[in-house]
Amino acid sequence: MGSSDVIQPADLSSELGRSMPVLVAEDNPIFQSMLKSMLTKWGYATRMAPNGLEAWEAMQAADAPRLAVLDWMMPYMDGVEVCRRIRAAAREPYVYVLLLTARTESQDLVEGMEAGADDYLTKPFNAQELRVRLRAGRRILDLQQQLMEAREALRVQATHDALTGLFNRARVLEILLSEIARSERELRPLSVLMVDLDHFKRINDTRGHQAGDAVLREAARRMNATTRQYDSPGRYGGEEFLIVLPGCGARDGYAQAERIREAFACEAFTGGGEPMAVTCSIGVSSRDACTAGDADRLIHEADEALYVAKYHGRNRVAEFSGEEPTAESAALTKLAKFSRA
Ligand code: GH3
Ligand code: MG
Ligand code: MG
Ligand code: MG
Repeated sequence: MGSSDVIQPADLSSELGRSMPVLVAEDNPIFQSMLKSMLTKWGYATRMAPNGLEAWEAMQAADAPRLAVLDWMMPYMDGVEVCRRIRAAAREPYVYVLLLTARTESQDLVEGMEAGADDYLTKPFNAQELRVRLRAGRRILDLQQQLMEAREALRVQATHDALTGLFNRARVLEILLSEIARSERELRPLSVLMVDLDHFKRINDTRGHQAGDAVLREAARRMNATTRQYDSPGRYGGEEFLIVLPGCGARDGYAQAERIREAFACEAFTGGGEPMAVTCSIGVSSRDACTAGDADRLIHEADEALYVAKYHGRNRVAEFSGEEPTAESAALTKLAKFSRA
């Protein structure tokens, strides 16, 4: 969220060089100019609409104001109908609607409020009264903004790993499932990489846990920088990362894994004191097109391939071969698992 989205207290906005946009829909020229000059004086940026139809059009724009002052009686579409449409669209962020009415019958007001208006003011009104009503509206919008920001922070927290900022395990598995479904539906290839840092325990042991954390963050940064926007690297466990590569068959998956391996090996890691060489091993598993239930199999296969990469000396990429394990390769895998532990 950029600082330009921060809502300033009402009436301060103009002093700070930022004005809150307000849509003012009013058909009467006298009220129009009166509203425009008052609101401008109080620091609002007014957008005027001379009838309900134009008001509704303005409210559908991507940058529509979040505060609307709607006259009730207007040509083409009345303020209550504009309000009803704004509510039916249910867009976020919330639009605060202040209805202006010359009517006084209580039944009319019930209709206006039921259409979703937040407040109303009866014409003719006192200027200071309009000013405080608008200020109350802004307060509601401020609160809603804070709620939205808190909800967004929670969403990020629930789906991301706090240390590296990558997707967390649950989220990357969710992405894998949906990409498998897409691959099955569209007959598109899919690759999965299991990346494991080499001898990471030594880094912790010799440089300390904080240096280890810095390495994990840098590893995440390099994986992010090397993958495409629609690839999904996630932190699978301690120093293991699962990367979902939609649209990549075996050859592309392998090439992508090589790029990541190279991105680690080509340049020493810093951030935890003296620069240090950090490498990773990567297991690749792929499908030309997935079938349901492939998630566990793909992960298992990438894991098996990773063991092979470790066994053959680390800092390397290995593909899952798909062959039935011979007695010899089974023994190798077992050995690799042992040496990795
Ligand atoms: P190999 O090349 O066989 O993968 O060796 P390794 O040392 O990387 O493998 P091992 O699984 O023995 O060690 C992983 C280490 O990762 C052990 C654990 O203490 C460390 N680790 C796991 N999560 C974190 C973390 O969040 N921060 C830090 N600093 N270390 C972590
Ligand atoms: Mg009118
Ligand atoms: Mg490791
Ligand atoms: Mg590991």
